[in-house]
Amino acid sequence: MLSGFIAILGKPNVGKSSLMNALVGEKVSIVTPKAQTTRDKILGIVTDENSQMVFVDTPGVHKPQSKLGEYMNKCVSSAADGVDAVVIVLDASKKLTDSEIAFIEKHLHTGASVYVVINKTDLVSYEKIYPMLSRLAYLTREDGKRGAIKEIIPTSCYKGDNIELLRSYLKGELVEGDCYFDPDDITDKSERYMICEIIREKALLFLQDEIPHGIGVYIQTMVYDGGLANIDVDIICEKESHKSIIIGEKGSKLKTIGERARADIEKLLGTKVYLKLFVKVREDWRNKHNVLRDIGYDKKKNL
Ligand SMILES: Nc1nc2c(ncn2[C@@H]2O[C@H](COP(=O)(O)OP(=O)(O)OP(=O)(O)O)[C@@H](O)[C@H]2O)c(=O)[nH]1
Ligand SMILES: [Mg+2]
Repeated sequence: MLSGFIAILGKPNVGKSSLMNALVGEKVSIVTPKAQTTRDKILGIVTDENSQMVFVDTPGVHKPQSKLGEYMNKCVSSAADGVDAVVIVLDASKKLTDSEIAFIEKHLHTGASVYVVINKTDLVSYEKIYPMLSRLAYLTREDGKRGAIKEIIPTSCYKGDNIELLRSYLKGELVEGDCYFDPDDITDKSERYMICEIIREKALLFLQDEIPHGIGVYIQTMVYDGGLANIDVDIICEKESHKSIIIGEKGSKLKTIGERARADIEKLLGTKVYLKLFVKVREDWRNKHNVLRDIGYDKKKNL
């Protein structure tokens, strides 16, 4: 059996989670147009008759402004430790930055196999992608001190372009060994974790501006009753004013978030769901260890 871990790294919003979902062929990690959607390491697992690939989706690398942000960045560095390959994702529609080049170069010094993906190619023409390839060209050659980028692959998660090709390159990085997970598993995360993520995804989608980043989701109770799952969930925010925006006029916003989340949770669990959402204010929760731990951003468990 061939098996291995592959970390997916890059700036916020470049499409790391979309890429992992495309590689796994299932929606494992939530995706939104807002930066810093992913807050944790999330595994996506693909098993076939002779191999198991374990992808590690990670938060976007950014300058942390809270303990949660520090936790997210630590997730990124620990995700790349000891993996068989690293995929660094760039956004074809954005200018390639010096810090992205430095990030790639740093990983070329670790001895890991580094692949660079230029994603969102559906948004731009080749004339936009070419300058990126040109700037990266020197990193495709070894210089004695560091390794070389193994492949640069332009992809589109929207169109599915080159996903199969990328998967086949990455399969070539697997090594002889045991499976790490049950062949039926598609992620390491619990049902409860996935439910919270679905709710956070809908909150990010339906709320504007700065509020989504101040949201945490926590399951109070989850009880199965015949063919029905009764789930009570706290949505934690930072200010009373945020609370009223999340609830919306006559509860309309919260209702939309709840309805959209319920549909996805029913698909996940395969049962009817009765979902109750409660909005609570916990000032500055992103800097409070106990709240972060309760929500599941737990250094001891996850890093
Ligand atoms: N046009 C286009 N949009 C894409 C593509 N891949 C992802 N997106 C969009 O880009 C946005 C960000 O995608 P994510 O997968 O959440 O990005 P991410 O890198 O995981 O973001 P963080 O978790 O915040 O770091 C979403 O609106 C996606 O639908 C693509 O190939 N083409
Ligand atoms: Mg993500």
